[in-house]
Amino acid sequence: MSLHRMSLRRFGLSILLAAMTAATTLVSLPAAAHGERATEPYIRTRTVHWYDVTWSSEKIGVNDKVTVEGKFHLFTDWPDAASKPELAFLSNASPGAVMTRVESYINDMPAQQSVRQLEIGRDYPFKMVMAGRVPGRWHLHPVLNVHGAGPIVGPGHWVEVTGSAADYKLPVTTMTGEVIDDLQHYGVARVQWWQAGYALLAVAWIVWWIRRPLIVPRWNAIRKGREDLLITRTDDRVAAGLLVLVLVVVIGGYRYTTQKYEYVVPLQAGSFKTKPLPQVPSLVAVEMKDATYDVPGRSLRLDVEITNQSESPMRLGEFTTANLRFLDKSLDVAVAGVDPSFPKDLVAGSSLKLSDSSPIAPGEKRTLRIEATDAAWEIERLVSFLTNVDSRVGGMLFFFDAKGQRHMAEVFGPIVPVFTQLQLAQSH
Ligand SMILES: [Cu+2]
Repeated sequence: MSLHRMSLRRFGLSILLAAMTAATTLVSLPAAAHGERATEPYIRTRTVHWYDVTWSSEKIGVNDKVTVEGKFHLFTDWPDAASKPELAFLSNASPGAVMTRVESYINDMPAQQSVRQLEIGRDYPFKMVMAGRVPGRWHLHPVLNVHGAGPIVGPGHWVEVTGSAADYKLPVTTMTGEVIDDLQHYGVARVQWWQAGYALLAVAWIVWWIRRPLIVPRWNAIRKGREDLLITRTDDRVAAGLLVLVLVVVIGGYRYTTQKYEYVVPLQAGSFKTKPLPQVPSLVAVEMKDATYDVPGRSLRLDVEITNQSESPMRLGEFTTANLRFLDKSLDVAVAGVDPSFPKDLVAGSSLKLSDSSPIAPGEKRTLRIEATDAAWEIERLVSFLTNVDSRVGGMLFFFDAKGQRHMAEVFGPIVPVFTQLQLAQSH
């Protein structure tokens, strides 16, 4: 009786579980759950800093193109726990093959292959051209896959692909002038025939052996000194026949291919090297004196010593890290630096707070307190840097001179969490 009730309960539970699984697969979850926030903050704040990233369009039809371009800076305070960018590949982060990457460049060099020996501390421009393939609303990011460190994702923007997936075409003209209407299906059937053929041979070979008594009878035969019973003359003939057949198929297949396709290019497996952007002399020297993260206040506070080594007064206009941008909204040139296509959710709502926002005179050395406050620290799951083995933080500071020219400087150092408001609450 109780057993019966238990199985009923178990039945109910499994129905519930099945319903939950169906619900999570059918109901599309908010796109926040697509992974870019899962990367450890020490990677996101101290490796690749993406900036000036633009999206040419936020709505394209199937087959239409959208260009994502910008620059990335490789951070000097690269964490020990992540491999250096000795081998990297520029790609896009989007949910599956919903768009086709038809072109990609690093520093104007085609980047279909991996790039070697990127230089830490330097900047590289990049560009990707994507074609719409599957209709839907997709979050599109640039990403640099660093060998040993993993994918380091840039800012993401929603791009809507409209139309019908059936209209998708990827036409290509080969070197010999042959026009292929749709590369996504080209040659697939032939590959499948080859795979099926070899699978058939393999299965036949296995069946040939396993149709006979197997392990124990054969072991008994060996024990009785009758190995001669195990492999017959027919087995030898079949094995020789199979060997000849495979050789004929391989050699014949090769000859057929080279005759039908006179010019074949092997899959390109090399890598390339490119120069970084020219190094600009650093006109603003930045040294981090202290950094705290106010946990309840969701505020990053940096005490930074800034030396203006230029001839022009400088103002700090932006602090950016992990694709988040904190702007001094009283500085027009800093606000104008945000491209209209840049995702709004990555620009902090509140202004960057400076202890002294007056221009720093040429030659002046000033210690500034910079406060970057936003719920985005939590939303973007950046506060787990508090539990990292090296509690360090990094970011880029954008200064603007009197002419509105931008000067970038890195800022990095150890960080300590504080619980100011909590302590206040306890003292009451
Ligand atoms: Cu995304």
